[in-house]
Amino acid sequence: MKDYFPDISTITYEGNNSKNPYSFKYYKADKKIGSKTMHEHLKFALAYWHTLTGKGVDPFGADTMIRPWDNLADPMDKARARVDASFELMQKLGIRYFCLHDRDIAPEAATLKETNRNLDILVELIGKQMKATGIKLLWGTANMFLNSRYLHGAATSCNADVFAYAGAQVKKAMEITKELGGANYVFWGGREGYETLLNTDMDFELDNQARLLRMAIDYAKEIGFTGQFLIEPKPKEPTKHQYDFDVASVMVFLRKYGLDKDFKINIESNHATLAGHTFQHELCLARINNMLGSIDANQGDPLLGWDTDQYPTDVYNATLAMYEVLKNGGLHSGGINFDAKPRRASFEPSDLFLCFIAGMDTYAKGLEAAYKLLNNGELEDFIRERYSSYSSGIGKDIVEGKAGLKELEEYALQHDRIINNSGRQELLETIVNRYIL
Ligand code: XUL
Ligand code: CO
Repeated sequence: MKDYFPDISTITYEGNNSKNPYSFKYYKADKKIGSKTMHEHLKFALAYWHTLTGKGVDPFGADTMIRPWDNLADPMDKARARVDASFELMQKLGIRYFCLHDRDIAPEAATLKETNRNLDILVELIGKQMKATGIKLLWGTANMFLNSRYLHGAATSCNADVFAYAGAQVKKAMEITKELGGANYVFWGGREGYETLLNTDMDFELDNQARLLRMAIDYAKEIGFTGQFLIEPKPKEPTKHQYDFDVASVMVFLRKYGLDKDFKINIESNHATLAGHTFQHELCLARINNMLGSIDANQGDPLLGWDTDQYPTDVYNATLAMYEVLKNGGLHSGGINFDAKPRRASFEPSDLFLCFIAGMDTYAKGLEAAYKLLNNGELEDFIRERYSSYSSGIGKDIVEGKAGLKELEEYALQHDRIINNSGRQELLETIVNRYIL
């Protein structure tokens, strides 16, 4: 097997005094945080698309990325080389999971039949590498947004032939996910949305989106795929209005169609901020509804209004994210997928290592801070105290359903000189800082 990163050896933990850029400063895979090791808490995954097929293009310029595995002319040879490069990268970084779209691993051919044949060849190769290395598939998905046939959407296309093609693609993507032992299957509604309501029957399109998901649930039963289904919300991009806008809209959609027991949510940091939420908000809302399934870890740029998919380096954000994950009792079948790409000007192969190291260290530090914060209970104690008026008296009666509006009036007439306490936001932010710094 060719060595694509000959100058870089296995990345090890050297601690935060090390000046070696090719070392972990905080991520120590086997370090125990509570009852689990760091790698069990964090379950990092490599996103095959950005890492192996991302080229650094933007609307103003062509490829910038130097990727030695892309030098081959034949698309299948290139696909095979990418498998070798990805497993070398994961092994050297100690990343134990990866995520893929069907089209990331094998090129699309002239017919669907040939495309599926290409996929089978690559799946066999990937399966062998997984067996040899112990690296696992966190989730699989179908890319139903790149090809121009999906210009009106996939399940929400106005064209029934496109719906059928999308169904065939999901069927095959589920089969390969099962074959590779994938723990989850993701639906990100790539072009499931609209540009203008002047030409769109939103009601019908949403019914159709639900129809495809129902078919996937039925097919999973048929083939014995027991992985978790996940929906990944995003508010905009590529369409002006994506149907799976955010956690709240996904939950409403799933409940309307009776699909909520079959799905959890894969929450991406940059998608949360595009929706006008913090990442923590989205994680918390999913968690309290028992819908938090997995994470796409990245970050946006506060000055840019699009999905920049940067590697996460914001420790504050990672700490609050891990706080929610810990409160959720972990991510269960999910993990932390780096849905992120190097900046266009970070084009050398070695940048890939530096990117992953940055992201892994950020989440490791976030995990440590969040664990201590939760364990010491400073925020939890404050919040408990803040709502203590509901533990006795009229508050208890409200919670227990013993008071109606008449009782409330009776009480308020006697207690209309209200005393409030400070919310202490700045103090609490200082407490969070204390655990991070
Ligand atoms: C796009 C995005 C996707 C999904 C998988 O913004 O996040 O890569 O994660 O289709
Ligand atoms: Co994503």
